[in-house]
Amino acid sequence: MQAVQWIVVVDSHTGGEPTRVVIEGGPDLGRGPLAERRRRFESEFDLYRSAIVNEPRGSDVWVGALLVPPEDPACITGVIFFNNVGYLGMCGHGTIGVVATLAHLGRIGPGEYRIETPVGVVRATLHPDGQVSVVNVPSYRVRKAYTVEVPGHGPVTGDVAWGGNWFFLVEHHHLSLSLEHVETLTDFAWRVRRAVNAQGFPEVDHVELYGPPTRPGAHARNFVLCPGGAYDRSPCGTGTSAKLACLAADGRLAEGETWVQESIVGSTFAGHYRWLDRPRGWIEPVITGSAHVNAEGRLRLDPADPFCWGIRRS
Ligand code: PYC
Repeated sequence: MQAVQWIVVVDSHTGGEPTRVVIEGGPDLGRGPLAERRRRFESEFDLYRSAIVNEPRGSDVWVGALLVPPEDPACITGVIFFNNVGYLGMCGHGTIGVVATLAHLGRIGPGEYRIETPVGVVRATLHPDGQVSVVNVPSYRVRKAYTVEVPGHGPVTGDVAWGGNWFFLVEHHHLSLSLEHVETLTDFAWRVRRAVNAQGFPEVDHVELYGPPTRPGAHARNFVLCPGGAYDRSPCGTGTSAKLACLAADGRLAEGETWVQESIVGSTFAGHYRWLDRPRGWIEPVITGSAHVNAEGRLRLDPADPFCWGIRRS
C-alpha cells in the first residue's frame, strides 16, 4: 500500500489572481537548466501539477509555482509555473506572489532578487511597502495588425507579442469588458485563439482584449484568457509586458513612462520599459503590483482517494 504524501503550500493572490507556491513535498526534478526541468516535470511528474492546482483541491483559476534550486547561484530560487492544463514560461502575477510568499515566510526582506524561470532570469524588487516590481524577460512584438477570421464574429485584428508567454492582443472588438460578460468574453477570446493558432501562430496560448479603463489613473482595462480557459483576475504581468512591447513599437509609450493596466476585476499593475534593442523592438518591461498571502496549508495526497491526483483535462 502506498503512503500518504504531504505537500506544503502557501497561497496568495495578486490583484485577485491566485498563486499556490509549493514550499515542500513537490517532485524532485533534479538539476540542470529550468527549461529542461520543466520538461521533466511535464513528462515524469505531471500528476503533481494536477494534484496541486486542479479540482478537487484547486480549480481552473489556480497557478502553481514549484520552487526549485536555481542553476545560477546568484538567484535566490528557481520557479516553474503551472496551471490547470500545463506549464507557463513566466508568470508576472505569480512572481509577485512568490516574492510576497518568501517575505511572508521570513526568507527575504526588502531588496532586489534574481529568480530563475524556464524562459530566463527575472529580477524582483520587494519594496518596503510590500509592493513588488518585476523586471521581466525581454519582450517584443512579432506581428502587427494580423487579421484572422473568427467563426461567428468575422475578421478580428490583433498583434502577436511575447512577454514571457505568447499573446494575441486585440484592441478593436465589439464587446464590453465587464465581469457580467465573462462568459461572452471567454467564448469570443477562445474562438480568436483557435483562429490565431490555426492560421500560423500555434504557440499563442493567451488572448488579451483591451478596452477603456474604469479606474482613475488607469490607461486601459483588459480581459485575458489563459491557456486552460480561465480568465486572469490580475492584469497579467506577462500580458502587460507584451502590451508594453506593442505600445513601445508603435511609439505610443515613451521609455520610462508609466502605463497603468487595469484588470477585468479592477485590480491594477503599473508598467514601464527601457529599450534593449530599438531597431528590433526588444524592450525590458518592469511590472509593479502587490500580492497578499491568504492561506498556508498542507495538501494531503492519499492514494486511496480516487481523485488524489486531481481531475485532469489534459
Ligand atoms: O501574470 O503573467 C501573468 C499570468 C499569466 C497567466 C496568469 N497570469
